[in-house]
Amino acid sequence: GFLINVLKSPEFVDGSYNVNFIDNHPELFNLPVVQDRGTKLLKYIGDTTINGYAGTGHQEKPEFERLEMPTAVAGEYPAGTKQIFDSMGPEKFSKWILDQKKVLVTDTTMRDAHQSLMATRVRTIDMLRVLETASKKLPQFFSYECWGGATFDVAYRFLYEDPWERLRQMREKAPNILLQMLIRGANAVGYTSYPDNVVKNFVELSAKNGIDVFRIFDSLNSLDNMYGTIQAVRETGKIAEVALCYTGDILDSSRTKYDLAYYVNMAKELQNAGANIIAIKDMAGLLKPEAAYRLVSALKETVDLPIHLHTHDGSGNGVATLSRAVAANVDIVDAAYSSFAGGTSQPSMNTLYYALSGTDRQPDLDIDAMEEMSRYWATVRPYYKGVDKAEPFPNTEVYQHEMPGGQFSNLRQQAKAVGLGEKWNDIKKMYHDVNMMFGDIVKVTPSSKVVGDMTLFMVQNGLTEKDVYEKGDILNFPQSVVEFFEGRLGIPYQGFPEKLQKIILKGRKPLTERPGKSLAPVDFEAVRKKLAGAGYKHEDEDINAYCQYEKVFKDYNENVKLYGDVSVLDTPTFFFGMKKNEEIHVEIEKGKDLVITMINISDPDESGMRTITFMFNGVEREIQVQDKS
Ligand code: 3PY
Ligand code: ZN
Repeated sequence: GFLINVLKSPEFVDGSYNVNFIDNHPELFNLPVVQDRGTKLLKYIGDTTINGYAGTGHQEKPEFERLEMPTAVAGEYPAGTKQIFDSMGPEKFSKWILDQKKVLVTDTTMRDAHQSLMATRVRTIDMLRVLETASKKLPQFFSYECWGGATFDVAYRFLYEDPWERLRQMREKAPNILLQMLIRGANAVGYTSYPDNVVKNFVELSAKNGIDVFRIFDSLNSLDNMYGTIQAVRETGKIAEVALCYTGDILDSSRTKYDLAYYVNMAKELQNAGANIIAIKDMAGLLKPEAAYRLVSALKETVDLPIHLHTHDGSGNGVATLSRAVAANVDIVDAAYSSFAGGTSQPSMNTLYYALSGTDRQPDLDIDAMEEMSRYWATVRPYYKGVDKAEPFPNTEVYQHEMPGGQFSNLRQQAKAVGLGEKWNDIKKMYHDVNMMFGDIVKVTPSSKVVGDMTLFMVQNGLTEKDVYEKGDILNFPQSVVEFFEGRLGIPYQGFPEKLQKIILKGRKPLTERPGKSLAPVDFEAVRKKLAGAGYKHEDEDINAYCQYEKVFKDYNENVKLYGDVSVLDTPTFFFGMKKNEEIHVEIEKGKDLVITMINISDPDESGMRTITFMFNGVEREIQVQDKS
């Protein structure tokens, strides 16, 4: 390829070749690069066609409905919250929010909605395809909640995508709307505490790559665990939206641990710690409508910061809850396009719009545009059917078991995987009991996982609470439970139940300070050398990802070595490969299109190898694939 192109070049032939020759002729590199990327993609398509997505076995590619695209809008982007914020900075902007009469809306479709409904699997390409149009038609959104939480891990682990690249591309397509992420305080976007310098560096890089609003929470509502993250965000000049996680029920006078006073007091502390916005993070959807009214009213009286309400719709009460919060003058609410809303996801923004008809706080959003977007997402959703475990009806049991939206379907799958599918009712009940054994804790990633692990452990082994107290010394508790009682996620409000802690720790001493304090800083340059040595990506962003997810990051890079950047494939092809005689178009870069047709799949030879023949931009190409079936 390349050498022959050079040798045949007229300048080379006529002797005018000089040292700048290659700089002046980047196209000579393009061809081999495109071919190399193409070969890798064909390899991915071939492997997926024969062996299924992630080697899960061949699946016939379903016929999907044509995507219902919103009509595009030409011209400039209208100015939005991004421009207002950039011109004001966080303090003034926070005042600006308080001055808005109409309730502001954050669209969670690209993060929490699919995290809660579809195991976080929605791919970048399905978001980017409509992001420009949405941002031009609905420039009044407060923000897109579109990054962080589980999306970081899942992008690398299951989608073989670089989450940083996703963020940069979203920034490009939505230059007028604030981009918001969810960050788990000292746990960043992972499941455990990381060294302080890793968290600070992560915040800086997130800001640099496009995040404006950081929703910071701690899984035990520990300010001690959030403080460093709040300071790191404030130093970047971005918006620190600090969350109080809502649990229990302020309307139930028998649940005294988390009463209204608890939340009011916490909000004051968050304001003093430097919050620009206070979020009520109702991750399980436990905040009943009247509770929302009382809580928002109390917080509005206590702090002079905007209040942003996040809830989940499992019970079916979500829109009622948002409406009552709006009546109490909540400033911002989270919602999703209707086809990605409801159930374990956020309430529907379309529904909220109509629920507020006739009030002066109805959001200033174009309902026709919201309907168009909902139709688009309705045609995308079937792509993810394999992981779409949403219950098609409201389920008020959430008020009893208190599982967060994202955990509900996950735990159910986990239970099935260990043969406890039949015991789902026992598991929900046990989850409640374990929470009470643990002293009634806040349950959200990662503390919710600890409660889930203990629940499965007890159900699987037929253990009662009494058994744990009586036979605890001979029980092998799950690792996450032991670490929790060691204080590795921090210390819960009002401390650990001491008797249970002693049983679980079996003589080990718990931490007495926040976990991050005892973790040595990471030497980023040493990591860079290691990654470069392995032929992995090693920009600052990659290094940070490695610090949080060492194995996931390595596996991702191995995948890139084999298959290149598979994020460019359409989603049906990504999950199912191709059918014989099917033609697909792949934009591998702006303006660079590949046309791929699958011509033939041979029978396997004696060693199980199949030959797949493609037309690749008009040229026949063959790929060998090992049939693992
Ligand atoms: C996350 O941490 O990913 C969550 O969505 C918690 O609610
Ligand atoms: Zn949530």
